[in-house]
Amino acid sequence: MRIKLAILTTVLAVLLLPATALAAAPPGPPLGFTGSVTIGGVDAPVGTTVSAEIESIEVASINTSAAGQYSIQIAPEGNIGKMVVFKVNGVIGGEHLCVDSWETPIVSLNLAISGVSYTLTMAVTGNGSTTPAVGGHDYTSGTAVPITAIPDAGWLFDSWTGDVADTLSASTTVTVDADKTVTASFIEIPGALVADAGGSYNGTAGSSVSLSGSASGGTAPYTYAWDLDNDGAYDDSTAQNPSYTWASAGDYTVGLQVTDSATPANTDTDTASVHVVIASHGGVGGTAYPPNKPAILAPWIALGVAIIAGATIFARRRRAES
Ligand SMILES: [Ca+2]
Repeated sequence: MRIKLAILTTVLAVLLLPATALAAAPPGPPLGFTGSVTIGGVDAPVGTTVSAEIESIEVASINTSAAGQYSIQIAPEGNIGKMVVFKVNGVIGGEHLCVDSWETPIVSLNLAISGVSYTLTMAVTGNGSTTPAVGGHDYTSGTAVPITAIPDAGWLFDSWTGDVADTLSASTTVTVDADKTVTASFIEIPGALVADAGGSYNGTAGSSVSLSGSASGGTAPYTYAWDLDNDGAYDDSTAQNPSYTWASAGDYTVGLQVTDSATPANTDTDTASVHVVIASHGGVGGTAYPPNKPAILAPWIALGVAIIAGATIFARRRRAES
């Protein structure tokens, strides 16, 4: 009984098989599309996504394995005669009817989309210009833009900030694959170092005189060396603003030597005159009498009061006698 059933099943299966095969359309081979793929006129890079849609439904998607080339296959069954829309990175790059792959197994079709545009903004610090000019410029994504920094007279190019190929080169490139800002920095060429010993100065013998040194130009910071005893050697003070005491009155000369931080260092010297007078209680020679000293003024005040008092008494006696 079981054997008879098995035989019957086998016979039915054999009889039904050709009928089933005849009922369905013969499965066609995959239909291939291939060709170039460009973005903004340049070869699309490896890894670019190419997809195929039929009636807005994605039927295939690949990532390219060679720059500027793609190859994709779709199943033609049920789609013959329908429009296949191809997208490159999600942007429509071409379309073609789905043909019978039995007749045309591979269709040549080039895909192209416009490049995405980004803005390169040029800027400067200090005095100078750039090419392209300061401001915004639009480029197709992936464009390597040559850029140049041009200092004004009296200024030097220092460096770029931003995503440039070589930050220390005045002429370099920027690859515009996003909105970018690059800034050229310019530095002023320093003027000559000039030392200034200040003055002229006035002082009193035996009292310290404050001196004030300064410098300009060159490369800060500066170091200071004074010749206060006028022996020709700048060996008396390294303060910028030293004090010095001359024991006796006279006209003196002080010298200041300034050294800057450049390599090699620059130096400059300057002199100033100092007029020193004898210390005097009378304040002669510009030496101010020490102010706010009631102890010293008191005898004079007392004398004045006594004179006034005496004159008053004398006047009263004269009135009494007359
Ligand atoms: Ca000296």
